[in-house]
Amino acid sequence: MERKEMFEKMAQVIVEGKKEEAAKLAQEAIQSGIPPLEAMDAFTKGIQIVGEKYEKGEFFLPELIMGGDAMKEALNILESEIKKRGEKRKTLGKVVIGTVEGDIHDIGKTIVASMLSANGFEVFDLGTDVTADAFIAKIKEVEANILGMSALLTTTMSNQAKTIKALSSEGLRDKVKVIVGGAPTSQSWAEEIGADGHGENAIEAVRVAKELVK
Ligand code: B1M
Repeated sequence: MERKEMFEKMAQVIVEGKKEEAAKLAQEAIQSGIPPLEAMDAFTKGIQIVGEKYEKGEFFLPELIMGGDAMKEALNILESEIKKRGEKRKTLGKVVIGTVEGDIHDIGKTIVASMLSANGFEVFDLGTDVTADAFIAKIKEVEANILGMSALLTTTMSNQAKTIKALSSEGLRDKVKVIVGGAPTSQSWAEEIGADGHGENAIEAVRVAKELVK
């Protein structure tokens, strides 16, 4: 396969959400001497198309999840090759993400985490029921520049505000941009609690995160 044709195929399998084929193409790219970082760029074009289609209403959640999963599969292979070679993947920023304390909904948060990772962020996913202290400890440990908090319950969304207050008390607020999301949240909620951005869905979360690290 010509290199150009291979790059097109890489984007295409992500758009089609084909996990196994994405993994196979990532292996083939390595074997045929394509630098892993270049291969990543080719796959990334695919996830960008998925995002555009989702925003236009041509794709729905299942396609978004399948695209993200295929992307993760390819990235895992390419990232371990990059580590082996001692190269450094250029990341857009470090994101600590989780669902807030008292809340165990993780489906939306996990989609957001994988979309951020697929789009070039280094993501540290703390899972669910994450306390303000746990968020802060991880932010300090990895020197994150973005905090993402998900909340699905009206009774837990106040923990987003609580964590932002704790960030301020720790003197970290001006070092970390905060994005909030989850069904009961909104742009006006984000403004009310002093977050830097709100994501209605995973694609918007990526756009907001990119904007914030510009
Ligand atoms: Co729960 N639940 N649930 N639940 N649950 C809701 C949220 C609810 C709206 C259902 C209802 O009553 N209609 C309701 C909340 C009511 C409210 O507070 N207003 C509710 C309730 C009440 C509860 C319990 C209290 C029920 C009970 O025990 N009595 C309980 C709470 C447990 C707890 O957390 N402590 C509970 C439990 C559960 C299950 C465990 C059974 C299960 C969760 C499984 C899991 O996550 N592993 C569950 C589920 C599945 C739901 C619904 C049906 C679906 C949620 C979901 O996954 N949506 C939900 C009803 C609904 O939403 N229609 C409901 C799909 C997901 C892709 O969307 O999470 O919104 P979403 O994420 C989107 C965006 O919001 C955004 O992007 C994502 C992708 O597009 N987004 C972000 C999310 N996080 C973001 C972060 C960002 C940016 C964007 O930046 C950081």
